[in-house]
Amino acid sequence: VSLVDDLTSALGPGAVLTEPDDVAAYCTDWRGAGSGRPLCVVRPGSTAEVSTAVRLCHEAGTPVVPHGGGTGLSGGALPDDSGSQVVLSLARLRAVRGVDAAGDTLTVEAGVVLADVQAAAASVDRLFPLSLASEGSCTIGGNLATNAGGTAVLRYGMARDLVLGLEVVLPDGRVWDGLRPLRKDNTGYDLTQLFVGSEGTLGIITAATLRLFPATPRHATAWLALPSVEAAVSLLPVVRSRSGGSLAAYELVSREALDTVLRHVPAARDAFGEPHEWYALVELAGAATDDSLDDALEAALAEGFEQSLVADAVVAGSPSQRESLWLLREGISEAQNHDGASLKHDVSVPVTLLPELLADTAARLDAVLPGVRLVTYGHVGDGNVHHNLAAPVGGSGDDLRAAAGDLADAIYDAVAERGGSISAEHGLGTTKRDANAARKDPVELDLMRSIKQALDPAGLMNPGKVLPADSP
Ligand code: FAD
Ligand code: 2HG
Ligand code: ZN
Repeated sequence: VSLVDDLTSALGPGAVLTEPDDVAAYCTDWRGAGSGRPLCVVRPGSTAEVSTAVRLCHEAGTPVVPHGGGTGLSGGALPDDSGSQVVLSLARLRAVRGVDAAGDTLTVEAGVVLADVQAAAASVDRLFPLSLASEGSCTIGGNLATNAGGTAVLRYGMARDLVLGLEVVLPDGRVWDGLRPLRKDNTGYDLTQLFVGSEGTLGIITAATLRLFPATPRHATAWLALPSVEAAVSLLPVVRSRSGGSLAAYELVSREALDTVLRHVPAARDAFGEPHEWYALVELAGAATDDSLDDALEAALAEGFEQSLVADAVVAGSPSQRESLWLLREGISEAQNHDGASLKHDVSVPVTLLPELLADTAARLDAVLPGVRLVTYGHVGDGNVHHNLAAPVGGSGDDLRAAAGDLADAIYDAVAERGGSISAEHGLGTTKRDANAARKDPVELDLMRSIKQALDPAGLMNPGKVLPADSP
């Protein structure tokens, strides 16, 4: 009997997909990249069914590729083209298992879409702060598996800072019940954090207990024109000190990135009459019903103007204006999808080194492909920029793709020279796996291989992701 038959009789025929039309959605990513071909796609409906499916794959020696919302940007959720891997979708694990408003925790299954996690928190007047442009389709399991970042990291940290406990199906099918809502627990190695950011290579997250925070229904939001990236970095401490802990987002957008949005997102409008080289979206958030947030923002901007750090500013006067400003930032990924070929890079350095990193990188990139367009933007407050590239005006996407390796090396070398990271938030998957292995401290790489070997000795859990396929 074949594995597909075993999976079908264990989970039911509706839970196992083999038809090309049915599996197609699992073989390419959100950008249309990838060309994988799975043996089948399984869609278990409970932790017990995930465990059964993984155990059957383990017994058959068949690799398993966990799949959440499919919005990952590093190829981690895609099967290879061997036709021998089983894609395991968590999409049917959608229960909110419980909310404890007094303890500020929420327990959800892995397939719950991030926007629904946020809504579950809001329904008890709490905030789950993880915030990504993909929140309408990514899953909390995928967010934790990639240790997602987003626009609220500045205040609340990465996905790993928002989780207290996990339930995980291990590569042999056993279930680890680590769903503890404890804020303090020093009983040995931190296994929860080991699975966070492991991109499905150590086990399958089936549920998580998350941290909740006080709701912040009030916002003060500004879109700023800035003379330089230096100004963005210098303005950050000004806003921070004026805002008394209420700073919630501090995002950078280059003119090239804004132009891409203005070209492809119909509702987007330039906030200013004339173009500027750089922009920042600054948001304060809190619960106070008085004008304190607006006053703090105004004071910060006044100081920014005084120090010539701000060239122009628009402050949102209504929730819909706030949305329009956010669209200029959150619309960039979508706009790039409609703007021809693009290459994505997701890097971080200590925030004070960002200006020199960007200047150095721009020169190196231009030497590789003269005129290459730098669609630079990102979470400047975290020292994290998305250094995305588009073909020179009038240039071809093929030329851009042909230069992809050299362009990536230019960026990664500049980052490495400054002690930065070549994957600040999207993870390694397959796209950055080898670039990382080539640059990572050998001791660190060795420890990563040891961890993989210890948890997944048969090498069946998302093989070829994070670590090169020949290791361990
Ligand atoms: P998938 O794409 O399905 O999977 C991602 C990886 O996690 C794969 O390796 C997969 O095998 C593994 N995986 C998925 N579910 C599980 C599970 N339950 N257990 C174990 N492994 C699992 N990322 C950021 O960090 N910050 C951003 O600001 C951001 N913005 C984005 C905006 C857009 C428009 C898009 C398309 C993507 C963005 N991303 C961002 C990337 C992506 O949304 C995040 O990485 C997200 O966390 C992926 O979730 P997913 O459910 O779609 O995971
Ligand atoms: C963002 O910050 C995301 O908007 C996506 O991390 C970045 O599409 C990208 O390159
Ligand atoms: Zn990002």
